[in-house]
Amino acid sequence: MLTFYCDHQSAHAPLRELNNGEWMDFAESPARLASIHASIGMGEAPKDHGMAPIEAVHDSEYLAFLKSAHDEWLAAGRDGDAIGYAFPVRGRRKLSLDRIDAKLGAFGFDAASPISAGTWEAAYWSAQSAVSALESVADGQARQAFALCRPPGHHAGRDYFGGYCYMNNAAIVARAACNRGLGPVAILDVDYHHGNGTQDIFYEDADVFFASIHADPAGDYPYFWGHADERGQGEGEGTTSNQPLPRGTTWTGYEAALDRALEAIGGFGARFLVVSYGADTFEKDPISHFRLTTPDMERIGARIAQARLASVVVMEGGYRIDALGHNVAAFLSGFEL
Ligand code: Q9C
Ligand code: ZN
Repeated sequence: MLTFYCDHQSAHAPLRELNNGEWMDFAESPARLASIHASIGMGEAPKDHGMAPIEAVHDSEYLAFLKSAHDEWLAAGRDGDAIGYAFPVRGRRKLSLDRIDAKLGAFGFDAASPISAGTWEAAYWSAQSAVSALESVADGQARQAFALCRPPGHHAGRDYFGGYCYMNNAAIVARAACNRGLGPVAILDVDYHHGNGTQDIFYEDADVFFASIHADPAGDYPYFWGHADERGQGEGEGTTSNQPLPRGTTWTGYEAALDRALEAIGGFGARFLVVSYGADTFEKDPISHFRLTTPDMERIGARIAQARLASVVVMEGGYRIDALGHNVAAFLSGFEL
């Protein structure tokens, strides 16, 4: 499958994250890339499409924050990775504070997403890989393309980062596909975690359908989004579909949810599909709790391919590094038309 990636994307390398009250090694590490490259190769270098496709999704103040955050962290006399610790609760006024710690709290929603020296560079090029994958499909070079995005994107909203995500690659592709007249566009999110950022970006948007299959947020991250009664709002009423599944889910339960999601996408009349693919539904994923196998990854790909839609796949999560490349390769081989 035509794949896009470049090595700037490894510049994001936080050391550790706060997980269940303890410091642990950062799960979304550059080592994930080596595992994927070993199975599917390096991919093509993306073209630089500049800031326009990113600014079509993300807030300009947020992007300015993200670009300078690590420098401001160093200027405040800190070293290592920038990480927030004070978050404004709901209903607080939107304040334009200058202090780096206030900004990390205002623009971030968890303590699992540090900003390192290379975060901006890596997130920028991860988004460029996504846009380049879209261009290849839009230009008729391929019917399907894979963006090896890292850092991932689906937890990042218009003006916030979190869940290892800083720029929402799937949303950037979906918005650019709409602007190129490829719509109606659907996004299918099959990462273990709910794609809260993608959902928020299109929640009131009738042009993009968002369907997600994920661990029930009553018991899993990101908790505050992804419940079954979240179905979109205003013009976007009915264009969001959430299927929370229990921990321990195997192929049988997963396949039924996938059928329902694809039926909803068909009912919407989608002509273009963006897939947020996370391999963290894998049975041995260290931070997740579904029980899908490597052959199941191929089944997911094959089932989605039955929709026969022009598509871009963007990489999201997947943290079992020794199996990650095999899982990605299995998914893509099932998906390939
Ligand atoms: N104890 C993606 O897969 N930490 N992000 C969860 C659970 C954050 C996952 C902590 C997980 C973010 C793209
Ligand atoms: Zn995930």
